[in-house]
Amino acid sequence: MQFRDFSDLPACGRLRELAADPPDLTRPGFLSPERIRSCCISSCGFDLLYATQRVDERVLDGLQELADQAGIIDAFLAMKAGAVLNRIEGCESENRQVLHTASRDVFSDPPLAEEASARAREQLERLRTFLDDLDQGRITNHRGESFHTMIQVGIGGSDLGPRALYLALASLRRSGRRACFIANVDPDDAASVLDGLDLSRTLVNVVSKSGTTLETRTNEQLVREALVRSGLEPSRHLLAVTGKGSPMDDPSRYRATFHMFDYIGGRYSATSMVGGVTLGFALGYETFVELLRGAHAMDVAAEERDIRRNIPLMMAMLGIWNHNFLGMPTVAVLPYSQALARFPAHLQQCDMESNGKSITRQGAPVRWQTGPVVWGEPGTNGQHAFYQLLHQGTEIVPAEFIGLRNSQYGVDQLVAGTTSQQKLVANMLAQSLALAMGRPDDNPARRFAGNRPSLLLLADRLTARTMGTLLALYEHKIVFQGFCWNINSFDQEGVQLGKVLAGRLLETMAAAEAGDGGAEDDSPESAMLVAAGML
Ligand code: G6Q
Repeated sequence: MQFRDFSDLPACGRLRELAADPPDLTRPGFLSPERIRSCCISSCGFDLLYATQRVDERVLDGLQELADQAGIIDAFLAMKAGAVLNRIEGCESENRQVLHTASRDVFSDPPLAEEASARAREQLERLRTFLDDLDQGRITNHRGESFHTMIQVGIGGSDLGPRALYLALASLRRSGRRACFIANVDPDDAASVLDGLDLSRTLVNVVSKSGTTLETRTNEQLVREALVRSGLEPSRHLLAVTGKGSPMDDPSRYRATFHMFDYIGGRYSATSMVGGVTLGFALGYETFVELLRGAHAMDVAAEERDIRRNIPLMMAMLGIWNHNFLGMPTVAVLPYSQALARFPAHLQQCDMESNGKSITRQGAPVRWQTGPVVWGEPGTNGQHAFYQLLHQGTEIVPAEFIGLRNSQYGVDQLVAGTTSQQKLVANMLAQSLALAMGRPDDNPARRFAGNRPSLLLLADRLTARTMGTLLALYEHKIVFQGFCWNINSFDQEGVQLGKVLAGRLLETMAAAEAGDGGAEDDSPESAMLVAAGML
């Protein structure tokens, strides 16, 4: 793959010129019915409405050229076929393929990356058998009773995606089944989850690709001891999802072990066994497969080269327009769905860990902005909190609204002529219009400047399939932007230094606990511990 520096792409010059005078959303008549109707892409059950972005046909043509010149779709196709894209040329790096799409390419024959898809099928089959054994009473607790709870112990990519998906689909929970999650090494996280739980009916799914993560190994130990204190045999209750050959890959310690592979990055791993085991347990195997179907449909749809027909590509390029050309440093993801409450947190990791980079794929410093700050909370709650800044603050924040036309539970009430679901969607549409159009007022405190871009992603209902599609849609948006910026979206070296320093602080604390007089020295680590009252 030949990647070119973002600033060397000829389309950047044209887009910079256009950005000097972007379309004015506040101009009377600009948001015409015709514009609102035509600025729409429908794909895999989602509609992307982008009339409220500061773009016109010239800008869109420029963004199309940029996408073509950066070779985004060629890189995506190469990624899906197994190219080694997780690397920095000329430097020591992970040097791996990037094959999260293979974990759901289990429906096509032949799949694009045959070996990776065959492994995914094998793991799925193991999962199906395991879940069937639970259902048929072949796997039980020591009293022959079934398990009703699964705790997933994991952090980062081994927590955020699976947790967001579980919450999104909790309405589909199998009767008598539930999942909970322990991530933080804060002992209060584990304590609050374990509080009142019947451990004898609980499976503990320890998820760690590396099998070495401090937080996860600590929490595993904590839960093991809680099981022992309850008179239970840990190996009957513990499961593992880990990389093949990792320090956790030890069948004698776990009731069952599932594998994930080095070509699936943690933050892209929710559709592998990292999400599969807990979601399969709580929601059912078929529901997990539906999620994979939804993701796979978007994996295929995202191959389209025309930005006007490819939702994640359009979102990636609109994001680049707002960030690199119009100078907006953050993005707010605002789902109008309580079920999607933790989805922004998952995207925050997926986006910021992928694209928060300062060197190119060739190891040179970048000369352009890379990933934006990503944040968000569900609407309408956010409207009563931080939307003030979105409408009148000095920072312009492009908003990505996500909405569903129908509720999940179907339990609703007509109040003042409309249902709650109608109120929810109406509020979302109103926010998008208000941000774009603004409102003049003689009173400056009541004036809305407008021209604040947003987009709307809409689907009929949040089902397993829809959720899979939404997950993949955002994964591809992020990866497309990384290709365009010529950065490696698949490593995360930036999280290492803090881990190393934490290790040193812990060594000092352990030495102090052991009464080793040499624990305190004149290092900044010791000084910080003393100043913080920890030594
Ligand atoms: C994700 C990151 C990171 C990782 C966690 C947990 O892409 O690599 O968030 O998922 O650090 O790692 P383990 O699964 O190895 O415990």
